[in-house]
This record gives sequence, C-alpha cells and structure tokens, in this order.
Amino acid sequence: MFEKSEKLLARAQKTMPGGVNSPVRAFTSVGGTPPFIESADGAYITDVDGNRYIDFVLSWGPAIVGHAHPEVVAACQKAVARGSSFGAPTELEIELAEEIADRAPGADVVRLVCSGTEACMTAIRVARGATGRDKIIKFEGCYHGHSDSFLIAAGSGATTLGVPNSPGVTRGTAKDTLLAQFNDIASVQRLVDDNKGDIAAVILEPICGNTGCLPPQGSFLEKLRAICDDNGIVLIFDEVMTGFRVGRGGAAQRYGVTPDLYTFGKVVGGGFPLAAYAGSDELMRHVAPDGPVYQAGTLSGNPVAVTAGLETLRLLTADVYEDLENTGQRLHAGIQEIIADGDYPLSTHRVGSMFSLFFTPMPPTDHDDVKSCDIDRFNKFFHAMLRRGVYLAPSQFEAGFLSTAHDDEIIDKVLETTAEALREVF
Ligand code: KE4
Repeated sequence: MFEKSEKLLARAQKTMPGGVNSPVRAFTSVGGTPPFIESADGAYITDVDGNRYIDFVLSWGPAIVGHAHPEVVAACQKAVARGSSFGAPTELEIELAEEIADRAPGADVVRLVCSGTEACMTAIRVARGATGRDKIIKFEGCYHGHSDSFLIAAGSGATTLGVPNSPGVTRGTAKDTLLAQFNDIASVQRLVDDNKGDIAAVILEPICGNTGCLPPQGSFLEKLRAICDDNGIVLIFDEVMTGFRVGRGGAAQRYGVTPDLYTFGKVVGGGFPLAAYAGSDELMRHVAPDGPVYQAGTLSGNPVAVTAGLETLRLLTADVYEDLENTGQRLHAGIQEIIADGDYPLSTHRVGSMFSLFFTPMPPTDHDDVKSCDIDRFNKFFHAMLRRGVYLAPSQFEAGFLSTAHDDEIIDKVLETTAEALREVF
C-alpha cells in the first residue's frame, strides 16, 4: 500500500531531518510510513502509491473550501503570471487587510506576515513594547509556533515557571514565560498576583486545537478579559487555527470576547504561506514604521498568497458557514451514536468545522486530561482509518477539520468507516 512512500521516505531522510519539513508529518507518534502526497482535490488527497483518502487534515486547516478550489486556482494562476513578489506595496494587500478588519471584531489594523509563528512571536513583541513589561502567560497544550518564548514546558508545578522544552532555548528566555492551565482561571489569577506589574500579555488559543479540539468552558474567556483589563495586560487570541474557521469573525465573534491583539494564519492564506497579526489602532501603531516595535519580511503580503487568501475569504459567505456547521453537526451526531451503540470509552468535542475524537471516556477540559487518553489505541485507530482511506491528523493532540467539499455522502462513508475501525481496535 505504501511502497513508493517508503522508498521516498528513505531518500528524504538522507537530506532532510526526519525526511520532512515539519516534525508532525513524520508520523513519529502514530508510527508507520507517512504517505507522500502527489495531489489533492476537494475533500481528497492522493498519495504517490495511488491511494486516495478523505482528508480531515486539510493542510492543518487552510483548505476550508476544499483542495484546489477552481476559483482559487484560477485567481492564483493569473496573479503569479503578473509576478510572484515585488517587495513593494500593492492594492491587494489593502484589500486583504480590509477583509480581515471587516470580519474580526477589534482587528482594526493588520500586518501580514508569512507564518503563524511569525505572527505570534511578533504579537508578544508588540505587547512587550507597548507595556514595557517582559513576562507572558501561555497555557499548557496551546501551541503558538516554534519561536523561543513558546517552546516552554511546565517547570516545577509549584512555581509554574517555564523551563525550555527544546535545546537552544535559553533559561533567560524561559524565565519570562509563565504557564497556566486552560479553563482554569484561578491558575491565571495566581500568576498575575505573583507577578504584579510584570506581565505584558496573556496569549491563548481561544479554542485549543493543538491538544485536540478543546472549547473554552463557561465564562473562561470573559474572566480572562476582565483579568487583563484589571491589570493592564494585553490579551492575545491566537486564531491561527480558529480564525475564519469557526465562523466569519472567528472565536472572538463566536464567544463575544474581543482580544487586544489577534494572530491569524492557515485559512487566511488559502494554503499559501500567509499569516497576520492585528489589533487596535492604539496597539498596532507601535509597529514599525509607525512606531519603534520592529518586524519585517521579504515575502510578507506577496501578491500570490494574498490572492489565495482573498479568494478563500470571499468564498466563505454566511451560507457557507451554515453549511459547515451542519456538516460538523452531522459528523458529530453520527460519531456520538457510534460511541453510544458500541459503549466505547471515547468522547468528542466539536466547534463548527473543527473537531476531535478523544480516546478517554470523559470529554477533556485541559491538556492534562488529553494526556490521559489511550494513545496506543488512538494510534491503532488512526492506522485502521488510514488503511480504509480516511486521513486523520497523525496525533491525538491535533484537531480534525471539515471543508465545504465534505458533503453528506462523504460524511456517511466516514461514519461507516469509523464504526468498522472502532470494532477492529476494541
Ligand atoms: P505556523 O508557523 O506553523 O504557520 O503556525 C504556528 C501555529 C500558531 N498557532 C496555532 C494555533 C497553530 O495551530 C499553529 C500551527 N499549527 C500546527 C498544527 N497543529 C501546524 C502543523 C505543523 O506544525 O506542521
């Protein structure tokens, strides 16, 4: 089934770490050979061995209107024929900035960059520059890209001081990152009380997507907003995954809580290297050349990526979001029925068109809960689905995504396959 992929992996490993350009693609947590992909269309991807899969990774979120959407492809072909990058301002960038500002509440001023990592690392720089403070609070299980300030593991529980969780990250950097627990507002209040006047920002995924899909519980986001207001702390919503995915205005609009700064990625670039950070006029005017906080990028806002982002956002109408919601509901209800019928020790979370099936009976509320999942059985399920032509994220700690191309027929097929795969692994 994977002969050509196996050969390509052996060759790739000679010239690239793990044979991949991003670690999660190497299947290290689920084992086995990652299929090398040849092409994708709509809800499907096809590997070099000719295996065709229903895709729930969608390049980790961007392909919300399906792979190779004809209108996106045509627009990008025209754009690239006019030149791929000028290193100079273009009208297209204004149009995308205006589209983003029109959608996300409070995203009045926007800067386009090339990756979610770049957006997140700059957002905390803006917060530090604007407040003159050094420390940030992040949440265990939330991922904001690979810049040093975020590659921090939980230190000794008591102090919750961060420690580097990657060689190359200095203790000097780690000491300025404090760790709280998602959905545990008391863990945030303690850090704020213990670091009065030193915290520049709280950054979080308003809906976690990097420890599986974990929604905020109760009034967690409102309370976070209040703590930041009371203490002059910049609240940053990392909506790289949720932005324009869980609704037109992302999680901020869905939950009615407006952050001071946003980061966006994935959907906003339509599958091209494009991301953004955005926020209030007051905060964003700190960014060069208006202000002293420096950030720059050779390919920032390049016309081809901006075209893909614009075309994608313009396809995401209110009706389309309703369709995505209905598809998500159909999938979710079907899986919950399978769990009940089979009395499986499984649980689920879904927000709009992002979802997770957790190999633990109680729906998790934080990263520790997800760590208690039966990872071995998840891995067996992953491969049972892959062999049956369903491509899930290769980790229990990732979310699944739907696109406008995942129609009822595909959902019903996936539900059938899920029932079969669960019978096999339990
Ligand atoms: P990038 O630098 O990978 O474009 O974005 C980093 C990032 C920031 N914030 C959130 C909420 C994210 O989910 C991400 C990237 N997400 C992962 C998947 N969970 C990307 C996949 C990968 O690392 O290969």
